[in-house]
Amino acid sequence: MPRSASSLLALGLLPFALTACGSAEEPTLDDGAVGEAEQAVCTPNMSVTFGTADNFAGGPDPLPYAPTAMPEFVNYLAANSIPVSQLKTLDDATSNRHTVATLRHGLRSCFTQTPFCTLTLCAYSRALPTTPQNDTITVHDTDFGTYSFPIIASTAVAPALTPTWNPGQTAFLCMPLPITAVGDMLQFRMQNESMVDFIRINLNC
Ligand SMILES: [Ca+2]
Ligand SMILES: [Ca+2]
Repeated sequence: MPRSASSLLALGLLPFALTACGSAEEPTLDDGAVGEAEQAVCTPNMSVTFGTADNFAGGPDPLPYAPTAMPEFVNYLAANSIPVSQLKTLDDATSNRHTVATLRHGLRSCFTQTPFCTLTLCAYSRALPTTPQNDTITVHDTDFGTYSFPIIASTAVAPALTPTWNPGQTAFLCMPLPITAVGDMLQFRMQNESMVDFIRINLNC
């Protein structure tokens, strides 16, 4: 085995290297429905969905690390004055909590056509009492083994993603992501008086 492959194997990354996009043997995107897809089949227009599109029915939706996010990110938030007691997962109607989710999108090997591809993150969301008007969606990048969580996008829900955001409103909120800054995973955080039914990442080339 070449040294490079051996090194990758030691890091646990070789399966990714050997299952580059385009392989007909790869599983379908159904695996991404719960956010655990490790490698996607690359097509010009594709999406990965995290959580269940069940109109906020609860359950809660299956997500890795629910009801919070990956432990390193939870620790990062705690160090930035957002304790775990203020976190929640999808379909949770509790006000004054941050919805968090770790998104293992599996799309990284599909980014080779950048800058011709665009990446968009959408969250089907509902505004909760009492002051959702000032809520924001923040997206952090994460690479395997490097847990520094730089913010790559942060947007006020209103008016950037929807003209208004008042209690009871529901909308599919979509924001562009800087594709060249996106690595292996993303961390989603929406604060703090909104709930999220599911999250979808769209790649268009
Ligand atoms: Ca708020
Ligand atoms: Ca849901």
